[in-house]
Amino acid sequence: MAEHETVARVGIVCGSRSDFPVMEKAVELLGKLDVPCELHAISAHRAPDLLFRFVGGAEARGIRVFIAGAGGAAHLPGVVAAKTILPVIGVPIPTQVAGGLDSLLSIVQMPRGIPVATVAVGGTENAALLAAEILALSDPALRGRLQAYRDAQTRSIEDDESNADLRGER
Ligand code: RP5
Repeated sequence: MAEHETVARVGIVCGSRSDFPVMEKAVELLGKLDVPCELHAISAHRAPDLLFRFVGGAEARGIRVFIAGAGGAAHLPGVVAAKTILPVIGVPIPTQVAGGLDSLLSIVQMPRGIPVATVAVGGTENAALLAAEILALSDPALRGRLQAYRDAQTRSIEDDESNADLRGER
């Protein structure tokens, strides 16, 4: 990807503005990885026509993977997946029902034929990383940034004070 390219590659959509605090973590992490993205609040049941317009035009605008988050009877990721052949990653939003078990089951239990790759409840960062890994299949520079992210993550654990006595064993 060109260094200054700003065309969004990841389309992030969620069912409500109330989901933004969870979904914005994906925007933040993708920003760190220099992956352009866009975030929309479009309810699948309150604004289905707008959602179809968003999904229908996304690939032509440069989107290559979707992250879709929803809570409760969380049909949004499945509806997005029904309207595109691009990969869709579902993020179950935490709710008052067993911490978001309703969202998780609604998203992960997609019937045969239309897949949604589901992360943990509130697992927005993993959704962003998975989206970046998908894009990195055809973007060697992004692959390098992902590897550097992994390496830094490992180093921060190795460097933790609680592991000081293990450092000599590296
Ligand atoms: C879902 O219903 C949204 O994804 C959100 O998690 C939940 C509640 O939406 P609001 O009532 O806050 O708009 O559609």
